[in-house]
Parts: sequence; structure tokens; C-alpha cells
Amino acid sequence: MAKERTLTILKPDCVRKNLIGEVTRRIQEAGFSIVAMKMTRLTKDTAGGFYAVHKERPFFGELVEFMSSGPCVPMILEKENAVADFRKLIGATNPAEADKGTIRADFADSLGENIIHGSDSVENGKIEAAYFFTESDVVANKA
Ligand code: 3AN
Repeated sequence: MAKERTLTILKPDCVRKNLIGEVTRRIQEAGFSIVAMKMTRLTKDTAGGFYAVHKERPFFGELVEFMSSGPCVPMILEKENAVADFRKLIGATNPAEADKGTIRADFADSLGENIIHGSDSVENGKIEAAYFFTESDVVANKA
């Protein structure tokens, strides 16, 4: 199977709870390679653009507030079947419905503040990665 890339964000609640290390450890233990990573803070505009598909939803304002409320840690991850395997590792959007042992089941407080993002397709992963990284930020490209 060919290698795939997915975009994750350790969200502001993950950073506030001092869980960057633990969540990153789980990601690496599950076989994902980190090929780009940084700590940054989204503006309301950038957060709104990132979640533009949810613009009409009632929770959009809350989501933008939360995602711009503090630093976050985006990463590009690489692995075979990365998109689906990563969604499995993080668990359902609502932590109350997430399988036992998933990152969201173990660490997230609520549907709105659910610790971590994972792309839902390779195509969206590329679009999302462009919010944070240029191709030259990806270590695999630097021989
Ligand atoms: P996922 O991040 O699991 O792909 P999406 O794309 O459906 O989930 O939702 C994007 C983000 O919007 C979620 N991570 C969550 O924080 C937030 N969200 C989704 N649904 C709700 C909701 N009903 N109320 C509050 N926040 C929500």
C-alpha cells in the first residue's frame, strides 16, 4: 500500500493540558512519521477559513473562538493508509462516543473541545496542510 499523508492539529486544549508529549508519543507509537511540525496560534480569520465547511452551523462561532484561543501544534503525518488509521487512533468527534483507548476518549472533555484534529481525506489533508506549511517545510523533501 502506498504511503499517505494526513494533517493533524493538537488543539489549544491539548496544549493547555500539557498533553503535547503524550499525544505525540501515541501518534509515533502507532507508526506515523512526523514530516512537518510547529507550534503556532490561529487567528479568528485563519480558524474560520480552516473550518469554512462548517460556516453555516450553529457551533461555528464557538469553534473559531476555541481554535484561536491559544497555541496549537499542527503536524503533517505520513504512513500507509494514514487518513483512515489516524481517524481510528483519535476516535469519534464526540469523545463520549469515541472507542475506549482512543486519544479523544482518553483526553477530550467535550464535542467542542476534543483535543485533536485529523483530516477526513487525502485531498482535504493537502488543503489543510497548506494553512500551516509550505512544501519546503516537509522534511522528506530535504535530502
Ligand atoms: P472531525 O474533527 O472529527 O472531523 P467535524 O469535521 O465534523 O469533526 O467537526 C469539526 C470540529 O467542529 C470538531 N472537531 C468539533 O470540535 C467541532 N464540532 C463538530 N460538531 C460540533 C457540535 N455539534 N458542537 C460543537 N462543536 C462541534
